[in-house]
Amino acid sequence: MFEKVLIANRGEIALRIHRACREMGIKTVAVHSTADTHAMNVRLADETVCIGPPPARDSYLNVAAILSAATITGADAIHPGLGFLAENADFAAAVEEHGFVFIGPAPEHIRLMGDKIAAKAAAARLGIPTVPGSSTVRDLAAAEPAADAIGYPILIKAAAGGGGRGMKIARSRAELAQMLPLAQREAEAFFGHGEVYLERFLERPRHIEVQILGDGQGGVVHLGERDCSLQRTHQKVIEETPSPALGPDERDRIGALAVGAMRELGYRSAGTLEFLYQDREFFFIEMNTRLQVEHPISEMVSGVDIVREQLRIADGAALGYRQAEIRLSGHAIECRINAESPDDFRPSPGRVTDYHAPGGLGVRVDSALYQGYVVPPFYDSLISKLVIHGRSRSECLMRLRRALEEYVIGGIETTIPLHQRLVDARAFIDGDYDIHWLERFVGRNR
Ligand code: MV4
Repeated sequence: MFEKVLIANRGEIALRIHRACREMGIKTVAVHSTADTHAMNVRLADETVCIGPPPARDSYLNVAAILSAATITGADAIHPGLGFLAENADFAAAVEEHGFVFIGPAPEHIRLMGDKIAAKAAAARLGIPTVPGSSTVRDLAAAEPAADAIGYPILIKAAAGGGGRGMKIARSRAELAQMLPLAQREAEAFFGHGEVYLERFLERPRHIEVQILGDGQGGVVHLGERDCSLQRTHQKVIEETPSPALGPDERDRIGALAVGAMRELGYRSAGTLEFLYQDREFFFIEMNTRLQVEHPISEMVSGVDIVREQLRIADGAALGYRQAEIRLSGHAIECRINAESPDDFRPSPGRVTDYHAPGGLGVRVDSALYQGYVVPPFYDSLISKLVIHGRSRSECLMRLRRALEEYVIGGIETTIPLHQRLVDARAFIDGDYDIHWLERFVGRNR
């Protein structure tokens, strides 16, 4: 097993990875910007290296600085975490070229899934249902017949996209003519590649994703699905497993589809296949070749430490589990708590003057906050994930309500009050929501 792992990330996910390393007797190297010198993951690491000033492009995206830090400290492997360079195939390849182990998928799988059209084509080849759609459409002359074949309403998506950026809806030929150039320009601006493709727009789907673990030696398991429909502006707010919308047979079906495809691909490490689910049909939309923010709810119901498995797999071990040994039990819900105003979501960085995390049976808090910590304004506003496990969904809701009341984060504004409103909302309590419900709920309650 590795002697020393460099964690090329910050905040709660860096601390989460540090925890798995420490439990396995692996030394940790924390890299940090000058804004994160006093962060908890830096305080707990065995070694620390300052890799630059606060802007991500000069620090957490600074490949040369990160590789130099790994060289200086003699790290054996690098864990990219999520965001930043986690799905950058060139970074993964550079890590390996410099003699370090990249704790994640093979660079070619990162690259494949980063191209949303190629990812869909691979999924279709691997027997996974995808949204009816087209390949790249260069201009209106190509887009119009493609749209007619798919049927309106149409969603125009960036091939290099993902996360919802640059998507445009067209409900008629006239709107297609208007939206196509807009989408191409935004794709060019956001992702540096203007290629776009078309899909049938699903009006009221749920967002269901399947957690996969593969060892790259034929072993692949799934850890159930996560319902990530409760989002606003493509930022997830609450995630839960199992999805209130799926029955056991649908769960097994989508799990088996995902596992079969990943086995065929020879996938290594943690990965998540994203689906839209509408009228009892699943449609693959994209795959995330990294650990995800919401991975803890899958850990809570399966008992599998996903980061530990990533480390073991990266070190060449076979998966520690066969599918038959995976028992998904109970229900888990994650509330993402941001340093933002709960009313208008304006960022609220600053010093945390008071801090008390909730506890008790089935309560997990993944956060790097502490009393006196200064939340910097330079990075995304996620400061804590309140993860609740219970034997049933109703037990989770009761426990979540109690834990939210108990959680004290003083000195800055947080979205805890939003979660307290959500946990009492009839549609949420009934599990009766789609990807648009939360934006309506927040808009209505503004
Ligand atoms: C879709 C869709 C509906 N129809 N594709 C959003 C980001 C990326 N994961 C893909 N996403 C979607 N793709 C088709 N054909 C709905 C989403 C979607 C979404 C769209 C608009 C507003 C919020 C959304 C939240 C999750 C998914």
